[in-house]
Amino acid sequence: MSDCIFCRIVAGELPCRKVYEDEDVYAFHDIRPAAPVHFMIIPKRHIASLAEAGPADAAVLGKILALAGRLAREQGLEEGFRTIINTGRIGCQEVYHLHVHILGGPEPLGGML
Ligand code: IU
Repeated sequence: MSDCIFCRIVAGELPCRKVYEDEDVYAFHDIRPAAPVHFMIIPKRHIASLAEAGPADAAVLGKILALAGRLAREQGLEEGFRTIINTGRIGCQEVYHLHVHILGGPEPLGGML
């Protein structure tokens, strides 16, 4: 989708600090990090949100989760990390291209859930 910011990042039309890329998946650092390390893993194919995902998306969603630990370790998150998927208005989703946030740093993140 040409009007989707994350599709444009995947297409190389907008800059980002890339973490990882393969044929299905892209990962890049968040421009407004909410933790010392904060990046996102996204499907290359446009899926607006987890609410819109269906059986056809199962493989790429599984791939994203299965990559999270490896990419987190490669970013220095040896002792754990938090994953967040915001969905829809109530979930405070800002960008409507499904993304899994990975957050961490040297200290426990605290708060939240
Ligand atoms: P959310 O889960 O949709 O609420 O989060 C969207 C995130 O995308 C948010 O943390 C932004 O800082 C981040 N982001 C980005 O990394 N690059 C961008 O060009 C834009 C948003 I727009």
